[in-house]
Order: sequence, then structure tokens, then C-alpha cells
Amino acid sequence: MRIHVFFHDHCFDGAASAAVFTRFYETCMHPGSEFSYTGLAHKASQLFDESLFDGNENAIVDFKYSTSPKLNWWFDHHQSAFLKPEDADHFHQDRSGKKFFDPNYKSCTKLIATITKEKFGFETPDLADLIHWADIVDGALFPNAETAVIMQPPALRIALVMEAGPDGGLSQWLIPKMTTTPLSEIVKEDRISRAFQPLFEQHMHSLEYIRQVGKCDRGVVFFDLTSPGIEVYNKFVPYYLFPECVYSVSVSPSSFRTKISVGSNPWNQEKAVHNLATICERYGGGGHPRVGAISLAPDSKEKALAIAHEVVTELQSPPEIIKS
Ligand SMILES: [Mn+2]
Repeated sequence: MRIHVFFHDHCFDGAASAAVFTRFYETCMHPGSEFSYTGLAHKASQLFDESLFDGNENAIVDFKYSTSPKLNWWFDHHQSAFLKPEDADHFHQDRSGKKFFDPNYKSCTKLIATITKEKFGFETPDLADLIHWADIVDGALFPNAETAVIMQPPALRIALVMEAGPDGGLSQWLIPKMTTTPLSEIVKEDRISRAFQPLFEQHMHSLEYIRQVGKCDRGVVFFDLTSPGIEVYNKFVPYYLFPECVYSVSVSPSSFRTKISVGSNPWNQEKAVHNLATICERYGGGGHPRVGAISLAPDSKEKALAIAHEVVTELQSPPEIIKS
């Protein structure tokens, strides 16, 4: 069997999900299957090209639903998993027993591990560390901002290389390794360690820039990274630098989009009462209740700044109605 697995690209949870799914499939479905992997990114308009579903079986993990009849397996935990209401209806009518959605999970990796254990009896003690860290990384479950920013644990170093690295084929190389090799070994691989050092220096550089231009007002820190052209930053930096803030809003550039990131301080959650996915959805974005993003076309800096300003203002005021 040839299995084509689609996963959330440049994302630790996306790769870990693909790795756990692979082990599950090999163990419980068809031993000796051949796997290929394709990463997917959230763009202003992400449509699935059906011709991509060219495996004997096709799977999507940690990414939006597709109604294609060629999609056999699907696991996701994003609140905005469905592009259209019809997609959600299609999913709810599915009786294959191979498509699963639960937005209460912190990571898709944990969702896959839990469901495959419950429904298919899949046991995977050697992947417990990978599953544990996918949950921490994707769920922002760090004990403090310093752990997330200083990055001692191997999973965090690998996540940095994955999220920020220009190495396009990294996930395809990493996913098969993740199925069998401990993170403490993977982190020592040249392909990771060589990429890590300059990225960590860049990370410290962007940290200093955000320290200079970031402003925290009424619980919301805002910074614009379009002028220095900083495409990626560690999302915990604002909370490390401004521990008193509740939300962070930023605008960052890249070749294929202008991105507005909206996050909430994991160490100040009792004050974070807005649903960020709902706010972002209003502007065509999405995410989770505690973290979301809006993608615009690459030349939309002014529009992005205007939207960011609206979001900042909204987050500075209490939600109009808090439904219980
Ligand atoms: Mn995820």
C-alpha cells in the first residue's frame, strides 16, 4: 500500500502527528506500507488540489478537512477545521470511522494517539516522549516563558528549526525519524544542530527588536515586524518581555503573505476572556480560542496594520457579551 500523508507544515505537532499516524497505520492497518508526506500551509485561500490525493489511501493530519472522496483518514483539533459549513456537514455525515475532530485537544498528536488506542488498540510506549512534547509545544503548556524562550529541551530546539527554518524538505526527513528515534538523538543530527545555531541567534535578535518597539497598553502588546522584515519570531517572546500583558498582536511579512498573529499570554490566562479564533475568523483567519492568525496577500501591509489596530482595540475592552 502507498499512503500519502498530508500534514501541517513547519509545525512540530504537524510532523509528530504524521509520525504517530504512520506508526499506527503500519502497526494496525497494513504493515510494510510505503509512506509519502506533503506539508500544507495556511494561505489566504487554501484549496486542495484533488490530484494530490494519489495514494492508495490518503490522510490529512493537523490540517483542515477536505470533502474529497479520495480522503480516507483525517485527524484535526483546530477550531477552524472547516473552510465552509458544508464541509462540517460532510464530516458529520461521514460513517467511515476514520475521520476524527476534537478541538479540546492541545495537540493533534495526542488526539491521534488517544483515538487509535481507544478504537484500534494501538499502543506506542516508545513514542510517549514525542506525544508529550507535541502537547507541550502545540498547547503552549510550558511552566514559564523562560523555558519557551531559552529552549533547553530537545523538542523545543527541533521545533525552532522546523518553524523558522528555510529547510523545505525537513519534515519529510524528520517524520520517518520521529517514528523510531528519540528526540534527544534527533536533536544531535547535523541537519538540526547546524540549522539551530543561526536561528537561535536570529531569535535573540528579534527578541531585542520586540523589546525596543513593543508597546503594552491596557493588557495588549503590539509590535510591527514588517519594517525590519522579521518573518518569524518565537510567540512566547512578548510574554517573556511583557509578563504583565494578556494578549499580543503582531504584523509580520513574508514572500507569500502578510500575517497578523493574535495570541494570549499562557501565564495570564485567567484574564484572557476573548475567543481569538472567533475574532480572527471575522477577518478571514482562524485558529484556537487562545491563539489565532489572519493571512493577507503579501502586499497588504497597510490593510494588515489597520486590522491589527482594530483587533488591539477590541482586545483592550471586555467582550460585549460573555455567554456562559
Ligand atoms: Mn496542531
